[in-house]
Amino acid sequence: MKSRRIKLPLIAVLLTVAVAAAAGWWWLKHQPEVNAVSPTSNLACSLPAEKGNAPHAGMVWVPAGSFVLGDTVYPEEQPVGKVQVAGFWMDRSEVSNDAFAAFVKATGYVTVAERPVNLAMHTGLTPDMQKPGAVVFSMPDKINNNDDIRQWWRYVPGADWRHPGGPSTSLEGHGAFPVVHVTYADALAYAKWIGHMLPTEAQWEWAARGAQAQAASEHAQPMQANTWQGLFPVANSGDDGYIGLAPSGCYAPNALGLFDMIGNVWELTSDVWMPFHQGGNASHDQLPPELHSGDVQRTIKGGSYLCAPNYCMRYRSAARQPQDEDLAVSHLGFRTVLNAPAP
Ligand SMILES: [Ca+2]
Repeated sequence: MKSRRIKLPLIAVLLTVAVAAAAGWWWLKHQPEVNAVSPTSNLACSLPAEKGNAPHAGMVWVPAGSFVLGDTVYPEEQPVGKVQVAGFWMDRSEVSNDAFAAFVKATGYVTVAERPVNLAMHTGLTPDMQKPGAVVFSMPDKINNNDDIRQWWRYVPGADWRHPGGPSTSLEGHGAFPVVHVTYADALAYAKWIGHMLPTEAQWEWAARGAQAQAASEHAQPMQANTWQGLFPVANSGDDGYIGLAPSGCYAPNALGLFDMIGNVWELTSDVWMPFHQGGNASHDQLPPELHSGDVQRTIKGGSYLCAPNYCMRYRSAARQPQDEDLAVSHLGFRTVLNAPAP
């Protein structure tokens, strides 16, 4: 189990700095099915109309620039260092259930969470974890401590992108919500289908800052984002309008017109996870996107609706977290980029 020898110390370190929910196979045990689809006040929000002659529908142009990547809130955001990013196009919103459904309908693609579990790679799993499924967040009534994340994360057989809370749940009425339970391979397959790529961490962070060069100094919990208000994981006031996920477009976009870069779902990047930045050169962070053996972790960005001040202040552009490549979770989605000429 080469991968476990690598991951266990890494996760142990990350948990000491209160990393929330980089769900790993190793800490999951058998758990009953739960329904994590939260009630919502709006099933669709109003994304502004695009220009009729927009060269790439649903995307915005992110201009080239240089900026200081990273921050100092958590160790993994360091060292900070200047990087340069070429201009690129980026989806203005997280990929929705409707968009992903169109991809699946056209290609017959089967997501990793729907496939048999690779028992050769993951030995010693409980009977439930040997079944196809995904990791689902469920708000507990009370917890004993903040250390055992199994109190709110559970592996649910039959959970997948079509059944986000388990086999008895569905996407009915949730077409405009971000797709979840997609792994790196799933996201990459979607991106390639439409001729796009997944963003690098540097691209994502530059875009999340609105292509502004100043350092990431904003550490307060943002109001215009779907995050967690209250004491995680037992109390969420829903002051931002949503207890669970929100459809795209419910919060103000950033300066570039990008929605939900912070919060709602974490977003996959193409960068292989390292628990620190490597010298400030973004190209050092990136390995070939085709490298997806299931034996590595990818860097995810932006935080999610589960990020709370008392547990995970990762509702920031520089925040980052590892994600096992072959494990689907209910707070992770993605958006795509296109390396094409400026408008
Ligand atoms: Ca997001």
